[in-house]
Amino acid sequence: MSQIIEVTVPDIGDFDSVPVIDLFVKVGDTIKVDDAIVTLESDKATMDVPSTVAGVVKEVLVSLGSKVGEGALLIKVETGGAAAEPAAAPAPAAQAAAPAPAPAATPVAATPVAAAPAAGGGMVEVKVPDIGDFAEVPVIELYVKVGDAIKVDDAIATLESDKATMDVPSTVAGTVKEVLVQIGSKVGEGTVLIKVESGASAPAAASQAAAPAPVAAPVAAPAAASPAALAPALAAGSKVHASPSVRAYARELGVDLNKVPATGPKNRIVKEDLTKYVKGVMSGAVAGPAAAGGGASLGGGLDLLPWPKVDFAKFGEIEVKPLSRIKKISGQNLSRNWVMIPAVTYHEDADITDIEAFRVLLNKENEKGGGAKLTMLAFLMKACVKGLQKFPEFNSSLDGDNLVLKKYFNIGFAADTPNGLVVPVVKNVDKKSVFELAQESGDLAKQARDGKLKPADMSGACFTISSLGGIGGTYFAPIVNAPEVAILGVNKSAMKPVWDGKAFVPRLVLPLSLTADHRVIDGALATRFNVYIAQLLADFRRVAL
Ligand code: CAO
Repeated sequence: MSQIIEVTVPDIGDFDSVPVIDLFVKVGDTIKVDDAIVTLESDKATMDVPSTVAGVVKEVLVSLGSKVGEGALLIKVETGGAAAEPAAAPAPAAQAAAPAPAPAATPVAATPVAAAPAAGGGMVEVKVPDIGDFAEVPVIELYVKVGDAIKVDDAIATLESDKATMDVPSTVAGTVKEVLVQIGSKVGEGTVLIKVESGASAPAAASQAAAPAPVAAPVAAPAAASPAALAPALAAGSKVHASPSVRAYARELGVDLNKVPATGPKNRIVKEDLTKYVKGVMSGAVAGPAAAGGGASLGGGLDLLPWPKVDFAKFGEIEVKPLSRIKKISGQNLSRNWVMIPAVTYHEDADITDIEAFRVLLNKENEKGGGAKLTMLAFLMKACVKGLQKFPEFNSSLDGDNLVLKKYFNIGFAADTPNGLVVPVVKNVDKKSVFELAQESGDLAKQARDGKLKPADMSGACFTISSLGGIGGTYFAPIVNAPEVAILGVNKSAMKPVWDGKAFVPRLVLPLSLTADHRVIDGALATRFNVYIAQLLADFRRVAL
C-alpha cells in the first residue's frame, strides 16, 4: 500500500535560514534512501540532505535559493510497497509534524568556530562547527595535507552522518601546518581539523572571535575499517568549490572537477556544470582526456566511461541492499589503491611441513596449560617482520619524492567480518612472542567481528597480511593497503609432491602471493623478499639469527 511521506531538513546545527544551493530531484523522479535531495550552504558548512525514504517524488517544496532550517519540508514522496525502504531517520509522522521555521533558540553564529589569527598572521585552528545533534561523525573525505596553501571557503573535509553529508570549509587562508584528522576519524563540534599558519593578508571570517570553541581531543587515528583508510583522499578536484554530492557524482563518473567550469555562486560547480562537461566530452565539443587523439587517450587522466546504468528489474526479480558503511569506505580506498599504485603480484611456495608440525606440537603441549592457540598467522607475522628488517624498502611509505622508512614494525591483518573487511593492526610485532601474537591477533579478530575495534586498533600498520588460509584457494592478488607499499596474501596449505633431488617427497606447501608497489619495490627485490619469507617458514630457526 502506498503512502505519502514528507522529507524534512534534519537538525543541521545553529543555522535557521540556510539557502538551498543545489536541488537534485524533481517531481516524478524515483529516489532511493540516501539519495541527495538538496545541498544547503551556510557560511560554516556545505551539506547534502539525503532522502530518508525510497519512492517517487510527488511534490518539491523548495527551489534554488529557498532559505530553510531544521524541520523545513523539502519533498513529498510516494512510497510503494516494494519501493519503500526502511527510513533511517525519524518516522514520517514525526517529520511531517515539524514545519519549516527552525527553533528560535538556536542563534546563528553564536559560537565562534575558530580562533582568529593574530594581527599580521599566526597559527589558527579550523574546527568543526555546530553540525547539529551529531557527536561522532566520521570524516569520509579529506581535501588538504600539510604544506597546502588554502583559501577561505576551501573545503577541508567531508563529514557524513546518517542524516546529512557536509563539507567543512576553511575559515582562514594560509598554509596548512598540521592535519589532525584522517579519513575515518570521528569528529564532533569543536574538533580541530587542521592548524593553519595564516599570512598577514589572510583574513579569517569576520564573525570569528578570539576565543576558541571547546576542543574535543583531536582524533588522529582513522576509524575507517578498510584496508586502506590511512591515506589522504584523492587530490584531484580537492580545491574546487562543490557540494559533497557533486564531488561524489564526479568521482562516480571519473571526472576531475578541476577541469569543470563553474557557474554557481562563489564559483561553485553545480551538478549541471558537471553534466554539461561530461556531455561536452562525450560529444567531442570539450577536449576531455578521451577526446584527444581521436578517442585514444594520450595518458592524462582516466578515460572512464560512466558506470553502466541497467534496469535489472527488467530481467527478473531483484532486491536492493545498501552497502555497509565499511564496504562504502573500503571500496573507495580500494579503488584508489587499485588505480594509483602500479602493483605487481609475485608468487612463491613455502615448505611449511616442519613449522606446521611444530605448531601442532606446541598447541598439544599448550592444551594442558590452557594458553592461546598458536596460529599460522602468528608465525607469518614474525617471518614478515624479519623480512621487513632485512629489506627496509618494504617497511616504507611514499611521500611525494621521499621514501619514509619506518623503524617500528606493526603488522595489519585482513579480517573478514559480517559487515566487510577490516584491518586490525598488531603493534611492535618484533618485540612479541608468537604466543603473544596469536593471542593478540585472535582478540583483535574477535573485536573486529563484533564491530568493537577502536580507531587506534586499525592504524599505524607498516605491512599487511591477508590470510585466506582458513578458507582455501591457491593464489590471489591482494591490493596494496596504501600508504603501505606491499601486502602478503596467503592461501591454504596443501600436501604436494616436492622433488628433493632424488625423489618426490610429500611436503606441506603454503602458497604466498606478495603484491608490491613497483614505484618502490622492483621485481628482483620483491622476489628476494618472497624467497626469504619462504626460507624462514621452511626453517623457522632462521628467525632467531
Ligand atoms: N593453510 C591451511 N590451513 C590454515 C591456514 C593455511 N594457510 N591458515 C589457517 N588455517 C586453518 C587453521 O589452522 C584453522 O584450522 P583448525 O581450526 O583445524 O586449527 C582454520 O584454518 C581456521 O583458521 P582461521 O582462519 O580462523 O584463523 P587464522 O588465524 O588463520 O586467521 C583471520 C584469522 C582473522 C586472518 C581470518 O579469520 C580471516 O578473517 N581471514 C580472511 C581474510 C580475508 O578476507 N582476506 C581477503 C582480503 S582481500 O579481499
